[in-house]
Amino acid sequence: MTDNRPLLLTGAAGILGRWLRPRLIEKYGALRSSDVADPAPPLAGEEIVVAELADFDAVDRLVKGAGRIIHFGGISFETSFDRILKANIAGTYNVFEAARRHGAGPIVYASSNHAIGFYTKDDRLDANVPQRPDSLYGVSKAFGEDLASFFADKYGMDFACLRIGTARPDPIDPRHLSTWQSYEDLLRLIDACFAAPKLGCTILYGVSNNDRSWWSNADAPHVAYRPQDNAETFAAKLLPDGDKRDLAAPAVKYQGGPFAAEDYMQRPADAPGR
Ligand code: 15L
Repeated sequence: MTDNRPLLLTGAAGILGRWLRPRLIEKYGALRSSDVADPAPPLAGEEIVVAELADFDAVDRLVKGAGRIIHFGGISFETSFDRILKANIAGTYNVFEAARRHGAGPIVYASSNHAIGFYTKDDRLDANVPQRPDSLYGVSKAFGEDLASFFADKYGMDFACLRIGTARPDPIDPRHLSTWQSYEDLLRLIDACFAAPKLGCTILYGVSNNDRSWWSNADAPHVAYRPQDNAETFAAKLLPDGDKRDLAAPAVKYQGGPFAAEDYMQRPADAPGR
């Protein structure tokens, strides 16, 4: 469906946001990019709005006049509940509620594999498994999925909740052989979501076509996502002597990796990926 309103991208200053911006402009035209930090300089066709997601009035102004939304903003790592509460829980509510008020959407929402991170690497998941968050961050992503379900059921809005695995240029850890999503495949997934006839609240795994993937998108045939990349091409480099990891260690045992360890508290400066 054509939508001449600008596409809104939150989290535009993040690693994924910076990679996506020129490609979104090329595909969708006018882009409104937002973050709490200024993602300057603006590109041709791009309007930049600095906004704090926890501030409803600021988010309301941000969303007004926008069409499709890619909500990648918020905190992307484990931290204190107070920070998660503001950026991810209140922030996601503010984006979805402002979209409802202004008739914006559909919304592609960056959920995370950490919403289901306490499944083990022996489990195989589809979109219907109960959430098993592995961190407060994962809990906030599970909340965002539930919030999307609520807004879809009550108000007929459309959401794709992407349980993104590990979106980065290359896999750099054995876990990524299962969780990796290349940037190009992430963009393919976003495009497929916006091309879908009707989303309702669709849960999808953001993962490439990895031989060792734990996740299936078979429940979402209405989203024509055809990933092209496969982490297996990096297997020999990442596991040159076979898999010698301690399979009982939480970071290996659970799908969420290090997030599942009891004492895990990742600091912003350590945050890999996005
Ligand atoms: C995420 O959700 C994080 O934002 C990212 O930094 C990675 O940790 C990724 O998951 C992952 O699980 O590899």
